[in-house]
Amino acid sequence: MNNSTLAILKPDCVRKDLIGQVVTKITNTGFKIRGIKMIKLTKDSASGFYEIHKERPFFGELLAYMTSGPCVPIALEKENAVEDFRKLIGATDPQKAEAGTIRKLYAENIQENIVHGSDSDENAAKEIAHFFSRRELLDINGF
Ligand code: FUP
Repeated sequence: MNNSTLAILKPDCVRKDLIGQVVTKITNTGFKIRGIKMIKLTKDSASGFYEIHKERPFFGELLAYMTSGPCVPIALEKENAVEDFRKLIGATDPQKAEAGTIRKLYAENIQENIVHGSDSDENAAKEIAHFFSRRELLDINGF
């Protein structure tokens, strides 16, 4: 499957009232929303999600930031979703991100970088399942 990816509009995106602008950029690029919700991550949930980074020096700060306020996970569908979404958001460090990308436009720094995007089809499936049950993933025809 190469048509799904998970986005998270991170707490800085929500705090800066950028949900609408970022969602508009996403849908204008041809992504369809299959699931969307606003939640506040618990420490357990955030640490499960970022398990892969648990030995990294920034892990504690990353958890503190990701649990600092509500965020908006979005399950997205598009052909070539993972790669196209990562192109749309730009490099992890906004200073290195290309002009016109979401992180270049809106992000402060490498940690408060507005948005998450899955980095592989395998991780996309796992990450979507982290936030959405099958019943919560819809298309325009309903369940
Ligand atoms: P990305 O796939 O672009 O989200 O980036 P990574 O998976 O490498 O990193 C995940 C998150 O860890 C980033 F979004 C922010 C945080 N991070 C830091 O805070 N400092 C770093 O040096 C690298 C990543």
